[in-house]
Amino acid sequence: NALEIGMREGIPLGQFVPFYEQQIDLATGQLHGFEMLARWRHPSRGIVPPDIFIPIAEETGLIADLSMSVMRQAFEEAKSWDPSLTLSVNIAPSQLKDPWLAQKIVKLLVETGFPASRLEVEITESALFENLGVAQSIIGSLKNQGVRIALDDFGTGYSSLSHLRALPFDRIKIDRSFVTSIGSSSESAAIVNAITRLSDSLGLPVTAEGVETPAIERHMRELGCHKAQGWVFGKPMDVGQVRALLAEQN
Ligand code: G
Ligand code: G
Ligand code: MN
Ligand code: NA
Repeated sequence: NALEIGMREGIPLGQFVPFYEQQIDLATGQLHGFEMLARWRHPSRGIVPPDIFIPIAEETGLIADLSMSVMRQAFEEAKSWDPSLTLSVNIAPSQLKDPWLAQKIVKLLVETGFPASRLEVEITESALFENLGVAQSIIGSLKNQGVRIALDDFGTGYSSLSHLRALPFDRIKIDRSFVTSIGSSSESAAIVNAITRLSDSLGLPVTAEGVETPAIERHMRELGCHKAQGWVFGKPMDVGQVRALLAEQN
């Protein structure tokens, strides 16, 4: 198919680039770091979002090269940020089947000089469900190197609670479907409340995704949620916008 051919050609040409979404420390209001989100700068279609190309990349096996290409660019960029700032990257379910994934990421860290201690890898519950054994060993290897692991989209996957016990997560990210509807759905509010309390009992910090309004931001701060990201802080930015933002903060 045309998209697949375009992707095959576009990866080595550097058409897949990182965008960055701000992650804010809710207690201080300060920038804590960025989540990297891949975008395709297509020569004729413009910016193509990941929900179009990630599924194709997974089916065709292009995800490995694509992911390494955008991670390399992001590590090289993030190396020049203030050393207090972190970078989060998403790992697709099919990548968690690759027994060499941790070694590949560590190699990229060494080659780019970006410190493992500033990297967080986000893994969804559904990815774990598919390949728990390999996922466990990847997570173990990354943690040994000092990389932190976040459980992404929490609340939407399978058997979340047993994963929390079996795997050494450093953070839980509440899925944005609960957060965006916190003001309009009492069920969402109850779920967000329960996830925050559970994380607190487990001693795990929480990030809320999908914080779209000041009211949601306030609500999440009152619940004791640690970090937040979403449109109230800004849309995902390209590298130029990130540089401008960081220059302004200095
Ligand atoms: O940026 P946006 O909100 O459109 O992202 C849509 C989805 O694509 C999100 O679920 C996000 O986790 C995923 N995504 C974005 N960038 C990457 C990436 O580099 N690798 C993987 N595996 N998923 C990504
Ligand atoms: O799937 P994941 O949560 O990793 O990816 C985050 C996705 O959510 C990105 O595609 C990003 O563009 C999108 N996003 C970021 N902030 C908001 C928000 O406040 N509201 C909504 N609806 N989507 C958001
Ligand atoms: Mn994520
Ligand atoms: Na997410």
